[in-house]
Amino acid sequence: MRIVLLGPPGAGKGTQARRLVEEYDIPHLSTGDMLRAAVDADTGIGREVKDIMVSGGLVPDQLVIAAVIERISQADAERGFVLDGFPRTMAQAVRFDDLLDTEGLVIDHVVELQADETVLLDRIEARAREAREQGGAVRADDNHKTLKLRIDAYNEQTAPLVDYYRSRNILRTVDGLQPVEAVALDVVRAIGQDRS
Ligand code: B4P
Repeated sequence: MRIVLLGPPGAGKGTQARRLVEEYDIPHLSTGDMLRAAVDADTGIGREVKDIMVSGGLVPDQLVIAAVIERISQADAERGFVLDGFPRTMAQAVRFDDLLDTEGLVIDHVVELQADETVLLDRIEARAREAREQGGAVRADDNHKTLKLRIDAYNEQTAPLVDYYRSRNILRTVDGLQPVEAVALDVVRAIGQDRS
C-alpha cells in the first residue's frame, strides 16, 4: 500500500499519516521531519536547508528526491509507505513516478486534505502556543508570517499536483476541516473505496 497525502501546511497530513501507520502497518515518510532532523543534527544538508525552511520556501527538488530515494530503499518500505509532504512539486511527482515505474510499482492512493487558510493559521498558532506552554521547542516556521509564505508555496508549486493525480484517477478528496477522528474515518473510507 503506497499512499500520498496532499494538502496545505497545517491541513493535517502529519496527523493523519500517523493514523495510517497504525491502520495499515506501513512506515511514515515525512520529508518535513527528515529535513528538520537534518537541521537539528546540523548536518551538511541541514545547514543547506535551514534558512529555506525558516523562510517558508521549498528546499531544492534534487535534495528532497535523493532523501526519499534513500529512505524507500530501506527494507521496511517494501510493504508500502505513507508519504507526508512529498511530492510537493511537479518535478518531484514526475521523478517519483519514474522511479517507482522502474521497480514495476505505482502510487495506489493520493488523498487530498482540504482546509481553508483561517483554520490553517489557527492550528499552526495553537501548535506553537502548546509547545511554548509545555516548555518545548516551537517550530521555526510556525508563525503567521512564515505560514503565509508556506501557503503561497503550496498554491504555486504543490496545488497543480491535485489535477495531475486526478487525471490518473487515484485522487480522493477529504474535508480536513472536520475533527481529527472524522477526517481519519473519511481517509480510510476513501482508500477503501479505491480498493473495492
Ligand atoms: P511539513 O513538515 O510537511 O509541514 P506542514 O505541511 O506544515 O504540516 P502538516 O500538514 O503535516 O500539518 P500537521 O498534521 O502537523 O513541511 C515543513 C517545511 O519542510 C516546508 O515548508 C518546506 O520548507 C520543507 N519541505 C518538506 N517537504 C518538502 C518537499 N517535498 N519539497 C521541498 N520542501 C519540503 O497539523 C498541524 C497542526 O494542526 C497540528 O498541531 C495538529 O495537531 C493540528 N491538526 C491537524 N488536524 C487537525 C484537525 N482535523 N482538527 C484540528 N486540529 C488539527
